[in-house]
Parts: sequence; structure tokens; C-alpha cells
Amino acid sequence: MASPLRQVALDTWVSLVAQHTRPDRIHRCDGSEAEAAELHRAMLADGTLEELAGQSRYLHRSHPSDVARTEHLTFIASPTREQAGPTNNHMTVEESEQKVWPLFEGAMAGRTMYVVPYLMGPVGSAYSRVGVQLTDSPYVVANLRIMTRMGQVALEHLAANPDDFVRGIHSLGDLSPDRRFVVHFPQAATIWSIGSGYGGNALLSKKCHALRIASVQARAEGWLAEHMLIVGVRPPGGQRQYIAAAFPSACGKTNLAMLVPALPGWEIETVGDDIAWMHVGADGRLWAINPEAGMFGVAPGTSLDTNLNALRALDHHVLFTNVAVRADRSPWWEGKEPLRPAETLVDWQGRPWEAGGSSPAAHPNARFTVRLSQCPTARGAHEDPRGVPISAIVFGGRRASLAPLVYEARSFTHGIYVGATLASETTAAATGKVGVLRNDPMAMLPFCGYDMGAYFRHWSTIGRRLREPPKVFHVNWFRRGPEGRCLWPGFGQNIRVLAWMLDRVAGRGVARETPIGLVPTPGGLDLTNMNLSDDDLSRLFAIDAGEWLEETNRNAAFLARFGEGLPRSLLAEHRRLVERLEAARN
Ligand code: SAT
Ligand code: MN
Repeated sequence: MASPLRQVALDTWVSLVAQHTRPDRIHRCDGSEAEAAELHRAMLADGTLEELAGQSRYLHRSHPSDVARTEHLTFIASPTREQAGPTNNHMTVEESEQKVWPLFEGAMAGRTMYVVPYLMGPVGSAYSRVGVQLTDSPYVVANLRIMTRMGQVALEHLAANPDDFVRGIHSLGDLSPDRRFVVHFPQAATIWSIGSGYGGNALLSKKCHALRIASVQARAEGWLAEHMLIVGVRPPGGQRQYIAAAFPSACGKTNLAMLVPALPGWEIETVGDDIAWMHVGADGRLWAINPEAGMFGVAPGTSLDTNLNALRALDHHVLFTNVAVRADRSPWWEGKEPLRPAETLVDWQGRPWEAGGSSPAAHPNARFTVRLSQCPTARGAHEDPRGVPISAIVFGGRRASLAPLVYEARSFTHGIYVGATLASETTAAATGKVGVLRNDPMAMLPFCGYDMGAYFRHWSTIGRRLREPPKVFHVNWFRRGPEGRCLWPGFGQNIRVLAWMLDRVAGRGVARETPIGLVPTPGGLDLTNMNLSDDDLSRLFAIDAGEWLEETNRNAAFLARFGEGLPRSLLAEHRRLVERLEAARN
């Protein structure tokens, strides 16, 4: 049967997909409590979920070959390869119809097809968008219920523009990586995903809709869909300002979005931990909404010390995926709390595991899904239909060397260059080798739905429209000393860096020029009660012109992939940086 890659009405589309996928039943989700209770009951009965200690806390174990996003199986099916650009896998629409659509044939037989309408963004916001995901995975439905505003509320938004929604078709298929594809059709605002039940591959609202499809819509309509957390920061007795920060997956966005400030009197507000949709406001500032309503956070490493607020949020109503379980049925992961000697757990694959075991008990990409409103630092702005004004944009990566703790871009245009040349070591959030340095422009490499050369041009266009552009910074919490030791403790201490940024925004903070940008003067960063040695401090801020020139060579090769499509302003920034570094070396 031909694939419905058209803007057909919801009911027609559902029946066309059902004819092809042949589910036994169709369930239209309303988002009610009764519906959730029934979903959970059925999943507990068939073993999809297990109950954990605490109110409404559940565990799901995914298939061991399906534990992270699979970037090599993710495609953009734009009309031409050029539109997808050099960093995306491209598949033509014809190829998708020949290769992927047949995999959906009969794929839902024996299963229920859930029709899941969801709203991305605050209720009543002009910036919010509707999507509908068809899926045969009740676990995915349970996740979408937490991650989005799901059910009736989405249908009410849809009523204003009945054909204007993103169409996602998802089936677990046979879960074989050989028959796994995640294909995006930006022109038809459609997503097909088959063969995976995990995270960004399967919760189509998240990376597929809110980033890959939305980035294409944003370019056409003049806004930005970004892989950024949104956090409000209020100095003692001062005014709250909002910061948007882009980091690649599993580099600490969730932790930064809800940090517990190590400086007294500072207050944090969590608006989002993964995605920001940003518009140029009538006041010439950048305004951001978080399209999501929940968090799909990395569990390993989350502890009372690193992220107290996340642990508090995880007290009740949580869906855990691939964590380990202690004898008292509490969830456990590496870095959570110490275990008793020789304590036996059940690992993420359901096998007995003894404390100190050589393989991890929780999968390194184990996750929690929880409502954002459960976070003690959610103070309501995430529900504001207008969004929040952004005073600073932060780009960050995981770099064991080279990049200093923080530096400020010399201008918004230079900031675009800093974002476009962001590089970071890979993590367990995607399959493949961990710890490999790669360019990840604006942390969007896996998520930009079109040619990133055009994406950089779009950023420049937005920049020209901003009368009060945010200041742009680059941070690196992960720099290491000669013995491999982390130089900066991170987490709650990062408030010191955010505080300097806000000072800079207010025109107060003192900074010193370096070839790469502005860094705090020795007294510029509040380091009281930190016990940071002078040596470590100078290592944290060391800028080696020779190493940076190598970095600019690497970046030049990366940017060259975009050919003529690069904005000229970016090339000019590159040349100026090289000149400043050469002058510094001589
Ligand atoms: O895409 S996922 O949501 O599975 C993980 C991530 O990249 O943050
Ligand atoms: Mn992410």
C-alpha cells in the first residue's frame, strides 16, 4: 500500500496506517488517569514493567541491542541529498517507500495501535505545536504521557488547525537492528520509526519532532529549534535572568538545569533540560519555550551530591529504564549511593549482580522519565505561554584538554562561530565508541533536520534581527590535569561560572581579552571556599596558542564540508581567530 506522506486529516491518516500495519485494536489516548492506570496494569501483567519501591515507580528493561539512539540508522528523507547536508544520512522518499515502508506491513498485528496526540509547548502558547504519534509500544505511550502534554489538551490545540500536526508512525517491529530505521520527511512533517523502543528513536516527540522536523519548520518560519536547556538564575536580592545552554547528549544538561548553587542566596529555576524553541520577540530579545513537559535524564552519576533536585524529583511517579534494582526494590545505578560489601542486585538485564562487579549494574545510558513539574526547582515559567527572555547562550562540550573553563565570545557573530565549531567527546547516549572527539555544532549534529551550512546562515539571519542579542559563552566542565584528574568539581560549583556570566550581561563582570575570547580576570570569578590551587586555576584557564591553531585546522576541515553554503561571516570569524592565535604565538 502507498505510504500516506500527505497532509491527510487525522482520522483518514490513522485508518490508512492501520490498513498497512494491521493492529488488532486501535486505542485513542485521552491522557486521563484511568487510561494511565490501565496501561500500567497491562504492562505489569505482561512483564513490560516491574514495580519498584515508592509510589508509581516502574522499571522497564529494553532489549539489550536497543539501549541508545542509533545515529547510523537515522535518515533525513528530503527531496535532495543537498537539503539534508553533509552531516545527515540521506534517503530519498522513493527509497524510503521501497525499503522502510514495507517493514511496517503487518508490523502491528497482534498488538494495539495507540493514537497519541501530544502538545509541544505550554498550553495556550502561540509557539506550541501538535504532533500525533501512532505506536504499538505501551511503554512509549507511558513515556509520552510524562514527556509531553498528551491527550485531550493536544486535540483542543489541534482543533484550531486540524491538518497542522507532525505525523509520527512508530512500531517496535521485531527490534532487530538490521531492520531498524528512523526516517524523517521534513516536507511532509512526517516521521517513521521502526525496530527500536528506546529513547530518542521511539519517543518521536523528542529529537525527531522537537528538533529534526522543528528545525526545518523553524528555518522556514524564522525561529530556532535548539538542543538547549533553559535555566533561570537569580542572584541574592537580584533579578532572575534566563540562560539557554547547548551541550551534546549526556554532558550534564539535566544537572545544570537544576543545580544546587554552591554560593549562598542564589536561586535556580528549571525551565527545560533538553530542548528550547526560541523566537525573536517584539522587544528584539530572544524568547524561549521548552516544548517538553518531562525529562528523559541519564541516571548513572545522579546522586545526592551531584543532583539533589533530580533525586527529589525521582521520589514518585517515575519510569526508569535499564537501571539496576536493590533487594528493597529501590532503583540503583553507578554513582548513586554506596552499596554494602558483597550486596547482590539485579542488573539492567535482570541478572544477579554483586557489588564491585566488573560490568556496570545499570546500563551507562540508563534513564529516568519524570514530569518536569516534580522537580523542586520548577517554579512555573515552563508553563508560561510567552516563554522566557534569554540573556545568555552557552555552548559546552566534554573536552579533557584545550578548552578553558569558560570564555565569552567577542560578539554574537563570534558566538555563532563558537557554537558552529563546538566539539565534544562522544558519550553512551548514542551507540558507537565513547570518548571520541567529534565536531558537534551547537550540539545539533545528530538533530539538525537539514544542511548545517544553511543552519549557520539561519543563525546569522536571526542574529541580525536581534536588537538585544544574548551574550554567548563557551564552557568546559571536563578539563583534566596532567594526572588525568578533573580540574573543576562541576555541578553546584558551576553557579560561580553562571554568576560571572550574569555579571558580564549586566556590564559589570571583569574580563580579559585572549585570542579565543574573553575570560574572567583572576578576581572575576568568585572562588571563595573552593580550595582550588593556583596551579589548577591556571591550568583551567590555560590557552595554548599552538594547540588552538591545531584546533582551528581541524575546524577548518570540518567547516569545509559545507562548501559554498557557509555564511561569509563565519569564515571571517575563523580567519580573525587564526590571526589572533598566530600573533599570540609569535
Ligand atoms: O535521544 S535520547 O533522548 O535517547 C538521548 C539523548 O540524546 O539525550
Ligand atoms: Mn538531548
